[in-house]
Amino acid sequence: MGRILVTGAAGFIGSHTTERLLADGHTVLGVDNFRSGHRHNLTAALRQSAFRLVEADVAAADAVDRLAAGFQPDAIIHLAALVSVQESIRDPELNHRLNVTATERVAAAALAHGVRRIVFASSAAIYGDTTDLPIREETEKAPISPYGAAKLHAEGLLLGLAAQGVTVRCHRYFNVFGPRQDPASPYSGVISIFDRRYREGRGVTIYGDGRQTRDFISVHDVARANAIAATQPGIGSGAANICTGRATSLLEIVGIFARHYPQAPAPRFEPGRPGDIIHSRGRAERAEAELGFTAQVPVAEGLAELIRVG
Ligand code: UD2
Repeated sequence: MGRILVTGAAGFIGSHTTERLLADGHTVLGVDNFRSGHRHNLTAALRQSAFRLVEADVAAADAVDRLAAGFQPDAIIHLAALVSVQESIRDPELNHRLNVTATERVAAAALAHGVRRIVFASSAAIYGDTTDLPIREETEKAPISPYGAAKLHAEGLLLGLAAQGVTVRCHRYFNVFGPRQDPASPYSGVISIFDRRYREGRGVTIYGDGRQTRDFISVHDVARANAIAATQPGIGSGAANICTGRATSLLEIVGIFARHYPQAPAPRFEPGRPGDIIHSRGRAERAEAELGFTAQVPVAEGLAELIRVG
């Protein structure tokens, strides 16, 4: 069983990844600065003796180095990030610190302490607003936000370590959804916003005609992909889309919610948001070929779980 250092462990994807690793029998050291993560996301994990949580800023000069020196991890899953595209536009400098500098710290710590593997939270945002679908890993990278640009740059920094014997896996997540996603901003993931509004008995707002589609992937599948990449033997370095390969429209999403909330007001339609892309869908085959990973949770099932557990 492995020793895994998870940065951003108290976040949405981090907490599910931590739970997955613990369920698989690994020992986990989580680190988070609680900027966008919450200790309560780890309530279940904190009951387990194989888990420890440390408060630290991954971008600080020697934080990860010290943690790696003490814990001697076999792998680092680097999920700590500035996660909001909108915030990266408002504060590009902070975006650089949290999405690039922090990654440099992780890379340096891995080299200094003989860590064999790094799994990195990249994003479909590196492809920008391409209309060349499905999006393949070879699709042109043309990020349209500081967030997307930083994720692409960070991928490059990490993949450079492969030459020095570290296995690096960059996971380009598509539209991840599930319990613990923060619905706080109007630009939060649409499913988290819809979930909160239906829960509060309010109707949802659809920007555009609702026929826009996304490749929505359950956070449980994402956590499993992270665990596989960090712990399964015989995996080489590379970058892969973490997606389902299937497109779901907002109208379909609303239809599923409406079945669970038959009393809810009908959705309100407003003009499409400027810059919104109509369709996005990834090609999922590389993760299958390189990691043996395929998404397993159908969107309707993932939504039913979200509605049940919140
Ligand atoms: C992602 C980013 C977004 C922006 C965009 C660029 C996230 C969560 N969002 O958005 O910040 O960079 O990529 O392409 O990473 N919608 C509604 N009603 C709502 C909220 C959203 O209709 O209350 C629509 C929204 O206009 C869009 C779709 O739902 O058409 C999905 O929105 P999203 O923000 O969840 O995801 P995405 O991929 O558009």
